[in-house]
Amino acid sequence: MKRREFLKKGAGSTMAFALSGLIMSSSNAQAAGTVVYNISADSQVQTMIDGTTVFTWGLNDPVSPGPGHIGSGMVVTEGDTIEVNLTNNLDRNINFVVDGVLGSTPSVAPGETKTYTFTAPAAGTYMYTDSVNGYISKSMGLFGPLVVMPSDAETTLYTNGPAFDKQYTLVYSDMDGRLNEAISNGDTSYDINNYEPNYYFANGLIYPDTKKFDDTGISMAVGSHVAIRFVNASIIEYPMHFHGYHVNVIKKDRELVTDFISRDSVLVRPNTTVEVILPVEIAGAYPLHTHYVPGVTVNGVYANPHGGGLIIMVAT
Ligand SMILES: [Cu+2]
Repeated sequence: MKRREFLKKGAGSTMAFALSGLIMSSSNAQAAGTVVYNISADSQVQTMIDGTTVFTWGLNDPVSPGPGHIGSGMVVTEGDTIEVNLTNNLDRNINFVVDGVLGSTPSVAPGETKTYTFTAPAAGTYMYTDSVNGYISKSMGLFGPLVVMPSDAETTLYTNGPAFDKQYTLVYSDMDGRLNEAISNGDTSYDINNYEPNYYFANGLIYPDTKKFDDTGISMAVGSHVAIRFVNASIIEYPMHFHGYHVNVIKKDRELVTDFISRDSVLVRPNTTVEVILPVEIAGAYPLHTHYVPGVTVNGVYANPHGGGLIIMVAT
């Protein structure tokens, strides 16, 4: 990432989602402060990569967007006070919760704004969403990543944890177009138990669109270490498979993996996060994709030599 882009992306928060250790040294470590995010929950019509238009929801923060097409995202330092002003432009009540940090908060009615305040928890990878509408919220698009950096360094996953040269955040999600259509039409008969997605996303993007964003394709140097933060906003398990590389699994849902071994597939369970470090031992360009086969299809079609959907490229 070029410095100009870094500055632009970092404008609303202390750091960006894909950042290089060459830019941020530990002397940049931030003292705890208050970070304000103004987020709106909106409905929108999105054009999928196959040309289909789908009615979706999203959490949007133009000052601090998430990686790729994710409308909002937070990168903060542990101990920060985080103030979220959530404006609800949807047709029903929603709230703001952070898995493992902030639960059962009061809801905000349509047309209103509510402030949610919490303290940034221990360094790690988290997800925020709405809990009023059950799983529908995530499928419709109400989610975002929260990355908490340690207070004493910006190139480790946690204090005295493994160091990295660059880090990336990859948020996985999916949608069932039948649910989107039902919500769009005000039809309440859709049964979430029949949820069967037909679109799969990495950072809100379908491959090969994932190649269009610096923070949604992993670009690395031989000999370096790259941290990858997986966030699963789906109800489907994603076994993420690396071609060409092995990674060290460091934490699953903020819990240290003590028996970790180097592996080429990492299971990312629903509503969880996984942090890994990729030691870049060889040069190359390889896909990172889900082994859940429908996840590499687009609206039922297995396109391209290696499918479409939930794939990103990892390259030196
Ligand atoms: Cu493969």
